[in-house]
Amino acid sequence: MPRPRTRVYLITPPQIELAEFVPLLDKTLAAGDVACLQIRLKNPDGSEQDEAVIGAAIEAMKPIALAHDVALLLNDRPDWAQKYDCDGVHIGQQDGDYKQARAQLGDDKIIGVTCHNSKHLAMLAGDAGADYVAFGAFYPTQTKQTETVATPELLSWWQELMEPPCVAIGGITAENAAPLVTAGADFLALSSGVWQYESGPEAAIGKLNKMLDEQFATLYDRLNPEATSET
Ligand code: TZP
Ligand code: MG
Repeated sequence: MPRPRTRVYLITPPQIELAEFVPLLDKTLAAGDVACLQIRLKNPDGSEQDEAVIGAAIEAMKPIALAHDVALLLNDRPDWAQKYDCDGVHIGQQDGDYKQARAQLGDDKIIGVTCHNSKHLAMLAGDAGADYVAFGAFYPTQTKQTETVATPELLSWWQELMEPPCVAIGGITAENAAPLVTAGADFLALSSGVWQYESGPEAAIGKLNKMLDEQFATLYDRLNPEATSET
């Protein structure tokens, strides 16, 4: 069985003007398939935003995500994800224990775990029950100070051997993502590659989905040549 088509995992810009961002988000999610939206808001120095800011962002984005059938995840904070009833949370290695997050959120919520470029961390997260593991950074990025570099082989290794989906993150754009898709990424996580895309976020989502359709058409042809060969 070929794996399901890779999908887009959208991350908010680190700083937003909520009133301006909400209609832009609505248009962006209408532009093509997006699996989930991670709310990741930071102060310019990288520190955490206040609960009031995060809570307001969740309340404003939740109906939009719902309208587009996009899962809403919160970065860093399982407690706030639970309090504001998000669909799940994304935790880093510094954001507390997976088991604690699961106990807080229950079995029905999504919990994803950052695993940098580590097979070991990913196996621990997968064994513990994480709904996805995230690897990165695949490309240079200005959005976050990253200390690890991940390579596409890691995605192939995970895809071949493990069950939970893997997310590729870090500096991804519609133009550089194809090798990650071929290698085995189940999701492509992007922030600047969408919000700072030259021709705008809607165009970025359109381009990404077109690329994913093309990559998967090729992938299926390769796996099942008889289905498409002329008789
Ligand atoms: N973790 C590793 S890279 C990154 C995070 C949150 C930033 C992703 O943003 P961008 O702009 O797509 O590189
Ligand atoms: Mg974090």
